[in-house]
Amino acid sequence: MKIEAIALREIHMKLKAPFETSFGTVQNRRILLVEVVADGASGWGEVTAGETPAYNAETTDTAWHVISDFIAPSVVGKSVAEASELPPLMARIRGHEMAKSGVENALWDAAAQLKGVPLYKLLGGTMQEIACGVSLGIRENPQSLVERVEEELRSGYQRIKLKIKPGKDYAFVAAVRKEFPDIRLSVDANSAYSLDDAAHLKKLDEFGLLMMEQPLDWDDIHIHAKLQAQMQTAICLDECIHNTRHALTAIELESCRIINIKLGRVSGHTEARLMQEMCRKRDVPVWCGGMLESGIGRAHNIAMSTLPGFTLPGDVSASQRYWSEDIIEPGVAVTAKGTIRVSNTPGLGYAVRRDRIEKLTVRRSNWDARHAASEEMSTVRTESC
Ligand code: OSB
Ligand code: MG
Repeated sequence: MKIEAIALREIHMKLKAPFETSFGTVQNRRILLVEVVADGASGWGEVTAGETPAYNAETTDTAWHVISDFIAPSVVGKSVAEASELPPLMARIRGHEMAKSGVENALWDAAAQLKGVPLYKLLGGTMQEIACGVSLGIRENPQSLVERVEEELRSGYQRIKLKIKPGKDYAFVAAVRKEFPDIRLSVDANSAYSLDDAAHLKKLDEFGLLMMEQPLDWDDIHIHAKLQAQMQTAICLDECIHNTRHALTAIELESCRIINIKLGRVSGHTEARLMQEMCRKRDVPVWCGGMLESGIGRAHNIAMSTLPGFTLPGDVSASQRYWSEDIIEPGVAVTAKGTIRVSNTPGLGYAVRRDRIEKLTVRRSNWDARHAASEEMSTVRTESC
């Protein structure tokens, strides 16, 4: 496959409701979409960076910079046999996993189309239907949270995850657990606590949670081992894990018993696939996390979730929970039993609504190997606002 062109664009999409985590509230998403043209096929990827560097170090703007100034110039015009050969071409760029993921995943989509197979099959996915959970933002009071949980359960979701932070934790989880004693329930702190809070966090053991996600420092695997040793509840790492080596470190140190895999955070399908395989060999369950994605990122999450290591419900939920109008067609739909049936059409499995994307676009940049201007300049870059 020759990478003939890359188109990068920023689109603005407004979430139906503000989403609050321990690190902030977001409603107006600034999403980067990457379109990679390879051998005439056009594949799409999404950069899942946030608007601020509050979840991890990347932002919409750092990803724009890194793709524009480093990734696109080094990959446009290159040829690879498989999409999994793209990461070595980006290996000299340290970090910036979400920027890399947007480009790599777009190439996977193009590769699947060129082969005439659904992306999930190209990745080695084995499930035709995946289990879905929801992630609920922090609420004003426990009662309004209980009402939200009730709604999501009525829609069929198989697991409820509650965002927590100091002062908005014990009473909220207690209220939900009292109302729904048997549901699969978990919490996500997004690094809001320190080891000094261990006694407080241990109180949550009484609620029989499926897991507690990333309670401590975003970049400290070791410190989670100290907490896990004191807690019954399984710790799940999210922010700390950027590659398979990190996941192995966490498993060997017993820092967690479950791992959340997010395509952006781990730099794309190639690394995600390796990570789930390593975890599976060690009997560590993994699940697919979400980053409030548009339909394009969501379709990639669905494809990844069909791999055999993904044994727990993911934060992969219906388009209509997030957007009044998604950029794929049909929107992602969840069945009454809380599953998504995987599409068997080639590529992403959903049609990309270019017309809607066009209307939402606020800036774009293109690199094209076919119109190379000179020998030194292997690509031509055009930019417009
Ligand atoms: O920690 O999983 C997280 C959203 C933004 C940043 C981090 C996280 C989340 C979510 C939402 O939990 C998951 C989703 O519904 O996409
Ligand atoms: Mg998380």
